[in-house]
Amino acid sequence: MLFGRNRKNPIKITDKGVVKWTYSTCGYCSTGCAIEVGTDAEGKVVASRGVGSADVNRGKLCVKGIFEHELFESSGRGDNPLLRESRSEAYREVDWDTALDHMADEIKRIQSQYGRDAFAVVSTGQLLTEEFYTLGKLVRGVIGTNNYDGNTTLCMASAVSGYKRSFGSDGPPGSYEDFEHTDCLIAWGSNLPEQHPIIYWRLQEALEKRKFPVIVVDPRVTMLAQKADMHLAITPGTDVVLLNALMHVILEEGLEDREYIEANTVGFEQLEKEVQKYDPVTASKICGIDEDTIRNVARLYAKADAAMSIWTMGINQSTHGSDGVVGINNLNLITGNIGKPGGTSLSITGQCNAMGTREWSSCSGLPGYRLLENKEDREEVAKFWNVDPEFFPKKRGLTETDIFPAIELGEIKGLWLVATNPMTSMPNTTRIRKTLEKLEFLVVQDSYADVETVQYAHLYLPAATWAEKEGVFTNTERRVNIVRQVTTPYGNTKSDLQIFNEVAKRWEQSKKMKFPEKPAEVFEEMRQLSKGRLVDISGMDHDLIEEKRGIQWPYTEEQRKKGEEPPRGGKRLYTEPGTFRFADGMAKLIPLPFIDNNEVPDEQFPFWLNSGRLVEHFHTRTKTGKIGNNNKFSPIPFMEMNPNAAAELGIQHQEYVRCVSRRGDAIVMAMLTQRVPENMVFIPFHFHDCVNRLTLGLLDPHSRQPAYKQSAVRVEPIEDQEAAARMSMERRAF
Ligand SMILES: Nc1nc2c(c(=O)[nH]1)N[C@H]1C(S)=C(S)[C@@H](COP(=O)(O)OP(=O)(O)OC[C@H]3O[C@@H](n4cnc5c(=O)[nH]c(N)nc54)[C@H](O)[C@@H]3O)O[C@H]1N2
Ligand SMILES: Nc1nc2c(c(=O)[nH]1)N[C@H]1C(S)=C(S)[C@@H](COP(=O)(O)OP(=O)(O)OC[C@H]3O[C@@H](n4cnc5c(=O)[nH]c(N)nc54)[C@H](O)[C@@H]3O)O[C@H]1N2
Ligand code: SF4
Ligand SMILES: [Mo]
Repeated sequence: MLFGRNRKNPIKITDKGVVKWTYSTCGYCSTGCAIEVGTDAEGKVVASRGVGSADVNRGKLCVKGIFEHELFESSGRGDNPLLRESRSEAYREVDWDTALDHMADEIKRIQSQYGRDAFAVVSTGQLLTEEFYTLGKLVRGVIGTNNYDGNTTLCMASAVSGYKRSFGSDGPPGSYEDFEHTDCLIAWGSNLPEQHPIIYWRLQEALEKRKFPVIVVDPRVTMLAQKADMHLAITPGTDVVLLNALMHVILEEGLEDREYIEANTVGFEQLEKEVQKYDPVTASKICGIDEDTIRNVARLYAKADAAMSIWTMGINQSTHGSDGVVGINNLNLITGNIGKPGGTSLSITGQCNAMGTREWSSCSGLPGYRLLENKEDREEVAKFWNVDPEFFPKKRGLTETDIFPAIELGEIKGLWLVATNPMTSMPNTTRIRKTLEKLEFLVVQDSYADVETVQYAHLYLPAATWAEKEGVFTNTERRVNIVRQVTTPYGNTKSDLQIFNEVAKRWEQSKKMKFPEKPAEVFEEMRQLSKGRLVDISGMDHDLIEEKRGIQWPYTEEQRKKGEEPPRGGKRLYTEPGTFRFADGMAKLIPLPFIDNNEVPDEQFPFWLNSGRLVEHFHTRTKTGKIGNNNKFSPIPFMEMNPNAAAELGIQHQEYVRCVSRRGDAIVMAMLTQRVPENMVFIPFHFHDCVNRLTLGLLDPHSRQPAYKQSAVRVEPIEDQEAAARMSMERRAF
């Protein structure tokens, strides 16, 4: 008996009957894991697995990637286009021609009645690059509105702006391989183990081979902070002060790299003058990090042979987001840590193709990091597309966060949302709802019909998603990787590329232009336009990308012709002195005075409200909310709260509470944990009608990105727990 009970039975994994594995790239986060999707004998998609020969993930996947194949058939997928004349009517199913004719008529009506820019387009970081490029061509070259942006303004805008201010161009200069060479790493507002699990695994792998200090700057005890050598629990929104103080110590102690500064930068004197004001004692009073720690970290970083900084939303989503990025770049420039193995300033990007949209969507300019403000750029693209260069605006229009206020003001009358869900993801969603209700025409193009914005739309276009389509994504380390089509588009959906092409046909202008139908043909256009640019992909094509399991840009036609193999990893930018993207080749050192302009806790609203993500969910849960193996970990809205603070308010673990800000309220379950300090609560933003009812979202002046991570709230106990539970459940999207 005993023997029987103790015997270890090997775990048996059910044979899913896979007969074919198709190569693809994960469609959730920007890590860019190569994934193989398995189909059975009937062609049904049944499994996912990591690709062992891919440098990024080396066979691994996280809890999202491993179940990604389940999303194709998940509930709530849209099937047919839905149309209604007004919001008071019920939707009726229509065929694609009726839907797209109506859409084109409405766009034309609004533009002729109120002007071209009265129709706006807001897209995403989750389409394929070929789709971004085509949407850009359609919006800039055919429809001709300048109010065109993406949800990347909620996400990467500060990084883009900071890179441009420091280096003269966007483009993260480092690689995951830098972990293998660095002697000191600071992670700023980035929680890799949950948000980029496989990048974290690459970091762990490097640490197992060779120990180096890992320093985490985050007001919350994140999973990464728990694993770090030092955790700097910074006062929210004050990273710039800490950065200035680190530079103060470095310059005071003569630890800077003079040779590098002279060969590569301008503006040192102004920077030096500004950072003189941030001695560690003064700084510690603002940023909450004690004097000794500031000195120790400054010395560690500056004395390391190679030091690197990574950052994510803790820096970008702040009223000092762009300055935070410039501050990190300043720190790396004065210590000579750009463009060398293990010495870099690496923005960890967010969505699977946040980079693709930056490079090719024309949201903030023209394809291939070209600028609307630059005459040659306008002319070059106009000639390539066969449009009149005068048709292009001469400067960038409104960002997403300025488009919504312009709707409120009545300047914008029509909106096309492509793969983004602002009713859950924008700050202050009550205001967003009222804003959407003001539109004369709203069209939502999404893979799911049950997405919140559809309730406020006139037209819904059902889109195919991820590996129902084919094309490329660019990941955090500038690696272009391919999504191969694994299965046919769900129901009567069309790929976003098909939709854009069909819309284009409804304008005369498109007749003299090319709108290729095949993704590989679209890639060919991008390839040609990339020649000689920073983002040179002219040596790549779809097949080579798959063969190499992703290729980092730049990889040029000349390199390919010479037989030069694309590197497996470790490709960097700015490796040669004086090769920054300003006319003089020099990077800029920019002084950063700190102005404290956030909503901060006070007597009425005594807690900082922090928000962010969980490993098992992606964004507004349109996908992971429907996949049992992801949703089961956190199916309901909750709030992390410190037990001492809860005790003071008489709140028990797992009791429902009301969280109130100046904007609104949300009902959440209190989870008591030491992860947050006594004066802070943390609410994941994955749930509808939850944290973004509370957030203020003040904008960064350079990037227009909202400060999602700094608002003030109070917490109220609720007597009727059953009613609260019901309300909380009702407010769940699904
Ligand atoms: N599982 C999962 N992974 C994802 C996503 C997802 O939804 N789910 N989304 C993807 C996307 S689009 C993005 S942008 C990334 C985001 O990835 P991350 O930025 O790593 O994730 P967040 O949880 O938003 O925020 C990171 C940290 O910022 C900290 N923070 C708050 N205020 C401050 C501050 O003032 N200073 C500093 N230094 N830190 C602060 C928070 O406490 C939080 O721990 O994740 C990507 N990966
Ligand atoms: N409070 C708070 N709010 C935040 C953040 C935070 O940290 N805190 N983070 C911000 C950040 S960094 C980001 S990136 C945003 C994300 O915010 P959103 O972009 O609004 O969130 P998603 O849920 O990713 O929305 C993408 C939509 O695209 C749909 N979709 C997926 N694939 C396809 C496709 O192939 N085609 C089409 N047409 N549709 C598709 C999905 O169903 C989904 O509805 O949220 C921001 N909001
Ligand atoms: S780490 Fe990101 S890219 Fe990799 S499997 Fe997970 S969600 Fe997908
Ligand atoms: Mo993001």
